[in-house]
Order: sequence, then C-alpha cells, then structure tokens
Amino acid sequence: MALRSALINVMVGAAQKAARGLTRDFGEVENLQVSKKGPADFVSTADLKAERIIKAELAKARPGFGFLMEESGVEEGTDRSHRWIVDPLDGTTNFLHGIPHFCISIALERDGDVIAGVILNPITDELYWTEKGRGAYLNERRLRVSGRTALSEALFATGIPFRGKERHKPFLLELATIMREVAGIRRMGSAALDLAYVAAGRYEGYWECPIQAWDIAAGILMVREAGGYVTDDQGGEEMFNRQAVVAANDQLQRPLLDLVRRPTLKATSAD
Ligand code: LIP
Repeated sequence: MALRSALINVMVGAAQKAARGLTRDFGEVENLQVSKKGPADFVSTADLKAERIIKAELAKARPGFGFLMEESGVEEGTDRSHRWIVDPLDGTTNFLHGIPHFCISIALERDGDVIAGVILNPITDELYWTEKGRGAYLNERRLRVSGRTALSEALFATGIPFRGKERHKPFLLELATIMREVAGIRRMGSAALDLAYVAAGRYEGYWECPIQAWDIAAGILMVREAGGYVTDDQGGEEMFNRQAVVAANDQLQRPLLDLVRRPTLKATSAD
C-alpha cells in the first residue's frame, strides 16, 4: 500500500476540506441552472470560499510558505523557498453548467521546482497525488502513463481558447494538423484532470496554450512521476513563463510536440 508522507497528508486534508463545500455548492448549482439569472455569481463565491479554506489549512500546517492562487494572486511568504500553487476550482465552466468534471489542484514548489502535487475530483472521489522521486498515485494505485506508441492509436486532450482569450486561429491550425494524425481529441474542460488522466494512461497526451501555472503545476509532476514527458511548446522547461504545456507518454511526447510546432497546414483535396 502506498504510504503518504506528512506533506501529502497536509495537501490532501486541505483539498478534502474544500471539496466538502464544493460538493454542496455543486448540488445547489444544479438547482440554479434552471433559473434565468443562472448560477454565475454563486459559482464565483463557491470558488473563493474553497480558496479561503485551502489557504487557511495550508498556512496552519506550514506557516510562512508563500502562495500563488488563481483568485487572490501572489502572496510572498517569510519562507522564500516554498510556495503553494493552488487552483481551488479547475473546470469552472463545467461546474457552472452542472457538469461533474472539475477538481481542486494544489502543488508545492521548492526553490522554483514543483516537489508535490494533489488533484482531487470531489464528485468521483478520485484523488491523484505525487511527490518528486516517489511516483504518482490514484488513491492507492501507482500510476503509469499509457504504453501506446502509434499516433494513429493515440487519444489526446486539449483546451480550446474561449472568448476573451487569444490564439483562436493558431489553435484551429494546430487542431487541424493534429486531428488528422491521431485516433481522437477530447476537450473536457479541466487542465489539471487532463494531466492526471495522462498520468493514469487514459489519454496518451495533452497540450494547451495559453494555460496558467495553477492549472498545470500539480499535473506536470504527476505525468513525470508516472513516466511521461512534459515540455513547453518549444520543447523547453518554461511551461509557466510561456503559459504552454505539451505532455504525453514517453513515446509520443516528441511526435506531439512536433505536431504542435508545425507552423502551417497546407490545404489538400482531402480537406
Ligand atoms: C480552465 C482549465 C480549462 C482550460 C482553461 C481554463 P479554470 O481553468 O482547466 O481546461 O482550457 O484554459 O484555464 O478557469 O476552470 O480554473
């Protein structure tokens, strides 16, 4: 049985405490769906509430660590080498529409290096956790990326830039290039769960740009600890700075990266 460290227990405890509130609020969202105004304000309140709970729990267990949080931004700690990176609700649009595919993502960075991650889907109770050098787990099960080696058999996930984001046209080119080569593409709406699914061998890979550090910090370590590879869109290590991630199993990361980097697509009669 996989033994969780004290650090992972702190992170799991914070995620589970926030998950109880999110699960209650999700039930309420399902009711509000039918109202004219819709549940948008209610969801931002749920998001903020979850963030406050996580922050309080983490600060209590490790006073002095800094924070990078989706809702409240950067908070410097007295301890300059440790920083929590938190998305209290990844998959907000799904949550808002009553779709049970969202999660809490918590990562811990030490001197700029992510050393632990927890991703929890409160609805399915799937708890993904990882620590650098110790592997990645789904509940008690050790994770390993998928063994598929052919692009033509591969299932990839991505994120589609939505209104207000840039890169609509380049994304359509990427999609047109990649969808010809692979078995299928999914857009499920939670980057953290997309990465967790790559670690679990459900998807062969996942790419997205632009994407924020709090969406991907825990998931990147999860994929690497499950034997996969992760780079930015240029093949480097600047995923947070470039706001870009290309993750896949050990055999398919390079081919996926090459497809992402392919600049243009020539129209053919097969279009
Ligand atoms: C969202 C993601 C989603 C991605 C969006 C967005 P949020 O995070 O996880 O899959 O495509 O870029 O960032 O806003 O729900 O925390």
